[in-house]
Amino acid sequence: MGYERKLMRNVSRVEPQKLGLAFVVACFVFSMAFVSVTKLVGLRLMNPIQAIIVAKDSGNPQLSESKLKIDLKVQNNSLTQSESSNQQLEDIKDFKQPERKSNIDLKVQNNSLTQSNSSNQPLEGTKDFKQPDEINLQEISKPLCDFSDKRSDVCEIQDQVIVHGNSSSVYIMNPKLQESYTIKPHARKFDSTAMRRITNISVKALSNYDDPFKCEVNHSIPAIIFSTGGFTGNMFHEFTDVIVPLFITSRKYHGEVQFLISETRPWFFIKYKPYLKALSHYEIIDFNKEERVHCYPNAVIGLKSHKEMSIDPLRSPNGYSMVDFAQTMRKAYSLKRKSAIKLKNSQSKKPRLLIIARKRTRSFKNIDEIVLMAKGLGYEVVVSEADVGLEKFSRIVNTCDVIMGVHGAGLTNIVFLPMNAIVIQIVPLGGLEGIAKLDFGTPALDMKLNYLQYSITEEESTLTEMYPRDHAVFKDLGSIQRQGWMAIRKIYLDQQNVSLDVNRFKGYLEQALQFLHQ
Ligand SMILES: *[C@@H]1O[C@H](CO)[C@@H](O)[C@H](O)[C@H]1NC(C)=O
Ligand SMILES: *[C@@H]1O[C@H](CO)[C@@H](O)[C@H](O)[C@H]1NC(C)=O
Ligand SMILES: *[C@@H]1O[C@H](CO)[C@@H](O)[C@H](O)[C@H]1NC(C)=O
Ligand SMILES: *[C@@H]1O[C@H](CO)[C@@H](O)[C@H](O)[C@H]1NC(C)=O
Ligand SMILES: *[C@@H]1O[C@H](CO)[C@@H](O)[C@H](O)[C@H]1NC(C)=O
Ligand SMILES: *[C@@H]1O[C@H](CO)[C@@H](O)[C@H](O)[C@H]1NC(C)=O
Ligand SMILES: CC(=O)N[C@H]1CO[C@H](CO)[C@@H](O)[C@@H]1O
Repeated sequence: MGYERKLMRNVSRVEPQKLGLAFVVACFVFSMAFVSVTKLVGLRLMNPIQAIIVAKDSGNPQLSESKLKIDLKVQNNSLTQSESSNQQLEDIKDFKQPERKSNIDLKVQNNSLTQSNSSNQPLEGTKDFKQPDEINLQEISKPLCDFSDKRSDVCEIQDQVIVHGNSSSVYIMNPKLQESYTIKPHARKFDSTAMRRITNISVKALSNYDDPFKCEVNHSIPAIIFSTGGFTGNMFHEFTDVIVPLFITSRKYHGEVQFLISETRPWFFIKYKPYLKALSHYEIIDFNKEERVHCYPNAVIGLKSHKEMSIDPLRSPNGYSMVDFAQTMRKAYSLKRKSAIKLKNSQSKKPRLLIIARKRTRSFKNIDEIVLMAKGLGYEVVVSEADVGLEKFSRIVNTCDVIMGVHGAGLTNIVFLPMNAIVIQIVPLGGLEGIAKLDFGTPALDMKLNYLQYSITEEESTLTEMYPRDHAVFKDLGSIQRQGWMAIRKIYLDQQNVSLDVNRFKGYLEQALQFLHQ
């Protein structure tokens, strides 16, 4: 544990290249061409495109959403199905009658076509799409390795594979294939600093199954190969780059899967042992050191990832969501409380507020004053540092109903909260509101927690003690941003402490109480 803590502290200096991320997200959004079906007339694309059509029924969108993948070719004025799946598509003829579908917005994004969020109206004539079993298009000619995603590359291999970890090699037993790939199995593809720490794995189709690769260990379960390199050591990165993507990729196997992990870190296994055991009933193989040749009936290389520390249920197997993830976490760490306290006026039991203290940076300067104010509102207050070990801290978090903390990796612990609990994120100066929301706000809402975000004023920032009030740090954020993420990090993340204006902040703790009364 001591080792773990020390390492955590050292590596936590490696803050994410978050500005880069925001930029990537922005580019991603702007690079999407946006068309509606009616406008598809006239759109010319030579390559087959894959469409994901999401049909929603206004009655109960949760239950009736279903997803279907089809290969489509847009050619001249008509949308036609690709050769690979001709017979099955009787039902999709409707597509050629755009007037019936004028409500569907589709986004064309390189090779994929997705319906946008903007049109949740019931879609007449789309009922037929809700029967994937009947149409069964899931298997349609997907490439073995998908390099199209912004966040991660993933190979899904349906054939038998031979894995030789020590030479970072995976061979596919299928004489019909002639493919070969190089892949870094880590879900932070857009971040070159993180990816430099990940070894390449070579994936090759092998037609002549002979000597050097005789199976030494035969398995009857699939393998998932991934790396825990990158920015692990910072808890937010452990979750957003590994823990959550691993859930998306492995949950559907219900434990019947083996993990082979490259760039292993001994502390990682100690910290996440309960979680890893929940997802795989088999021993973990240290990929880089494994000299034996292992054979599996099929394998996934790389982890699927949808967004920062969260899951898009529309894209995940069986519709798994962050609610399922949080449930798995609570179960793995034997956390008892599933939901936060429900306050009744007559009740004497107090809601518990956890203040995540930070010792070095972005720490509260007036913690006593905050505690006093919160107690005055009827809270039982717990002040804790997130570095007491995951098992212990997860238990503390799970006993609380409200958690507050300044933006930072410690807030990752919200995954242990009971449902309906309230997360209050305090955002220091530095234009960090968007990143704060992306990193913890959206994940909180996706886990069915309540979320409040509080931006501090200049008066509440200790930066006023270091810079004159007319300095660019306060008056010209843009000029600092133009110096890059490192400048932002140094000034606003590493040099800033917070002296919370308790009168201004009080309203947030009152609102949290209201959430608990509902
Ligand atoms: C599409 O249109 C072009 C020119 O308008 C024509 O040369 C081509 O044959 C058409 N393709 C199909 C598949 O109809
Ligand atoms: C589309 O593909 C191009 C080149 O392959 C790539 O540069 C671009 O980022 C991709 N855009 C999206 C939205 O995937
Ligand atoms: C899609 O819609 C849901 C709710 O309808 C919303 O929460 C989500 O932010 C939307 N996503 C995007 C990418 O617009
Ligand atoms: C990893 O593979 C990529 C793509 O083939 C290659 O450009 C890169 O040089 C490789 N890196 C190492 C360290 O071998
Ligand atoms: C594993 O299976 C292969 C192919 O069926 C067989 O040749 C080999 O002897 C088996 N290895 C072991 C250790 O059982
Ligand atoms: C912020 O607070 C911590 C803990 O009190 C302290 O060690 C650190 O020096 C402070 N940072 C600055 C820039 O004042
Ligand atoms: C256990 C182990 O690491 N074995 C070998 C892996 O491969 C390298 C060369 O790539 C050898 O030096 C190691 O001995």
